[in-house]
Amino acid sequence: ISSSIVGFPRVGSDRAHKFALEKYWRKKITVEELVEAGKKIKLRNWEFESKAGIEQIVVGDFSYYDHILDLAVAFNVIPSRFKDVKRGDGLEDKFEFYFSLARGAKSTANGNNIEGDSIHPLEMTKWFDTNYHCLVPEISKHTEFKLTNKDLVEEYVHAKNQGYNAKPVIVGPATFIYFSKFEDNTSTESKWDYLNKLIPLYADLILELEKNGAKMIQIDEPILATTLDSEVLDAFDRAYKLLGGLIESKRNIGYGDPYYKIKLFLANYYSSYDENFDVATSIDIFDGFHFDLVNGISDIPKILEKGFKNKTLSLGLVDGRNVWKTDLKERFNFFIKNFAGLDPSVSVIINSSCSLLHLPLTVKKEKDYLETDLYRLLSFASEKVIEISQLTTMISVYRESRSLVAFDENFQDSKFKKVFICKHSRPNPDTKPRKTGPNEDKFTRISSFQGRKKIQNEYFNLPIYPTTTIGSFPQTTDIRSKRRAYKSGEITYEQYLDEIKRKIIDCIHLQFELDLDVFVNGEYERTDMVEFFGENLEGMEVTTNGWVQSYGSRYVKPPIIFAHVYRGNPMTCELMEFTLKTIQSVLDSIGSTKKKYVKAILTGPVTIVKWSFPRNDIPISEVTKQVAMAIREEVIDLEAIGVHMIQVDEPAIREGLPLKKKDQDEYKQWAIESFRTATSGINDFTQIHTHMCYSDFYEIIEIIKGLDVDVLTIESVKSNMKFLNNLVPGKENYEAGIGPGAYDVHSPAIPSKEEIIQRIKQYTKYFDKKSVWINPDCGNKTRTEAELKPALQNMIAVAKQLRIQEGEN
Ligand code: THG
Ligand code: ZN
Repeated sequence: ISSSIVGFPRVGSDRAHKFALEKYWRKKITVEELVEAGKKIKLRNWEFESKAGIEQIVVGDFSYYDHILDLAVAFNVIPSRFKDVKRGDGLEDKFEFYFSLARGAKSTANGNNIEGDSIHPLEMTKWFDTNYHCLVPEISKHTEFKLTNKDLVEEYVHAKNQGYNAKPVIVGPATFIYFSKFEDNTSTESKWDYLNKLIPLYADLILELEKNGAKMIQIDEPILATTLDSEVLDAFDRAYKLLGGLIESKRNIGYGDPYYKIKLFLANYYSSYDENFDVATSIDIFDGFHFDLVNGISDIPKILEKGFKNKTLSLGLVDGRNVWKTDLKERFNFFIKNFAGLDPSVSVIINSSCSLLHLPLTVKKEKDYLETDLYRLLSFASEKVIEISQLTTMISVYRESRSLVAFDENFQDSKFKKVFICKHSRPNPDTKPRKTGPNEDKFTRISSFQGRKKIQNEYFNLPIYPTTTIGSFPQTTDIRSKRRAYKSGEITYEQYLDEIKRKIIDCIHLQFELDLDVFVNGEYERTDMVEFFGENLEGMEVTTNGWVQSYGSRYVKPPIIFAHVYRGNPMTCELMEFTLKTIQSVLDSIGSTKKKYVKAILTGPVTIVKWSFPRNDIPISEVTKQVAMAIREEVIDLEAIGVHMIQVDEPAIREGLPLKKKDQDEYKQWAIESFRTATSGINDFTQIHTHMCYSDFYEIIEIIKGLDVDVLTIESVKSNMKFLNNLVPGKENYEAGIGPGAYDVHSPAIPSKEEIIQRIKQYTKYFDKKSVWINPDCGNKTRTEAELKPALQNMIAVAKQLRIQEGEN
């Protein structure tokens, strides 16, 4: 019996990864220093895993930016628009080219250094149902698949030379294709037709590892956790059979190691293999299989039936997705109950359920900040590694001597968890909100959409093409430094609040000057849309150093949901009242009797839970419904103080969709129910907006319709309005207000009026012009103030111009 992990975080101590990257991009450190920083993180990880007692430590889990990008570069899957970007052999050229794929480049066509158009980077996409994003490789007919580096082999040799028993990991060819895109209108091919082109490259890498002494390689194919078309599953099967044949024939002509055959392990995680089980586990080139035994327990009967004689089973017993300390006794009993009867020929590896990439590095960094009782219950990536080692000891000692090794502290802590949750929950966690609003119905607003629309049109009397923003305004360095000063105790809460209020006043003045129709307050008090609610809701706690990679150098700090979630005090009302007052005083000062509406911004229940670490003793649907009640109270209070437009953002509603099709209906139901719980307690005149940052709306069109919002704003510009095809009138007719995004806020470029007009004209082909709102396609938080103003000026000028053209002012 041995132990391993699927993968470890890249963040490094004190977010070394992020800071090294950003310093390199700002030219504050050299490429050699960047590489050194990366090496240091890898070495520390290996040393840590090894000292913790993990037998096979992992190489290949680190990446300077993203592991899918690493493969795209290694396999030469480079879009043709990068053909003129220098791709030299030197270290600096290598990294510059690599980062240009992730961050875009300036075109230097014809080899001159004349700046041409900028070359846009690879798209980003969600990595399964996590908050990690990988880049999207682009395959075309012209892609010349070849191995351009052997970084994985070098890394393996490096670890081996340090004396480690290292297990290289690589994402498999099918998952690579799954995340790639192939767009070619002139051919009937699909991207899956390119799967076999990758196989020779994998064969070469594998044999090179074998030649250099690697005993095994873990090939990650988490697409097996999703529902696959039979065509894809067939392609998967054929590709691996081809790989087996190719490895054999290359060995026969002298590649690899003549004496030792490297073992191939197939790893699937995030969910069960389920209907992909038979195909995957029948591919005989695999010597071992990894199972997620936290989120994929439905595979157990199949595992036992199959038996896996003479194979290796990697059992993912320790939860790699959540922050709760592992109950070692429970996991031990689980192992005994299910796997005590395994054939003696089966080798067992005790493992994490999935890569630990989605966990913060170590809970030790929270010791001085978290309540002792909560601290005691948590375990981040480093602690999970130790738990895997302990669990392995428990199981192997039991196998040898039938005696149980005691990890007393862990046993005590696990018992304590129940007591802790009870202590922190509301005495009477009933399902009724503590605050009831004008509408007591839990899931349904008083009138249907058409009825509300009439009331709201009269109430707000907005012009056609109303203009607004998504909610956040630039988070300048002064506001960030004030927040840090407040958190470290240098300034008082009142001083911090004064600073926020000053920003709100400026923000309101700016919006008057721009002449926006619907105002926002800029969200200056929030670091992150989820962290803010984590700080303010009861039953949730935020960490101080719990960073988890979102993409590249960007990290988030997911809050921890540890008990019944409820609202203690109003969270956004004080600043919204201040905002209303500020607006009124401006109106008074100019003697205007017009009304100006302000839209409050809240984060929706599904997103709050999805981007947190939820408790795991009750279903996630229950946790979400509790959060929904808390948000409902906030919505009711906001209406009561006079805020009659409320945007409840749900950008994570798409990624919450379960990986397995058969589980999706149930999710849709409770996700919709939760959102409607949050937004139904109010009068008809109050307008509910929502915002989502997705392109692939087709999959969630039912959810979108189910939310029953008055206005939907979506991020569509970057995805070339792909979703419009799915909303064609008569087909998927969408009748609520819609703001598909007048320009891309993620680009620093100022959008021209012409390009904005073109987009709006596109939208009005699909939607009634009376339903179209004009807004940027996402929040303005990451823009500078200098970029924001001219962009919004152009956007508003377009709205006014269109109103004149349409004869409605
Ligand atoms: N919040 C949370 N999750 C998210 C997003 C978010 N997931 C999806 C998407 N947005 C990911 N995008 C980002 C964008 C920016 C940052 C993180 C994720 C970011 N992070 C800061 C950093 O790494 O420097 C740290 C946080 C801060 O200081 O605000 O900028 O918006 N939960
Ligand atoms: Zn957005």
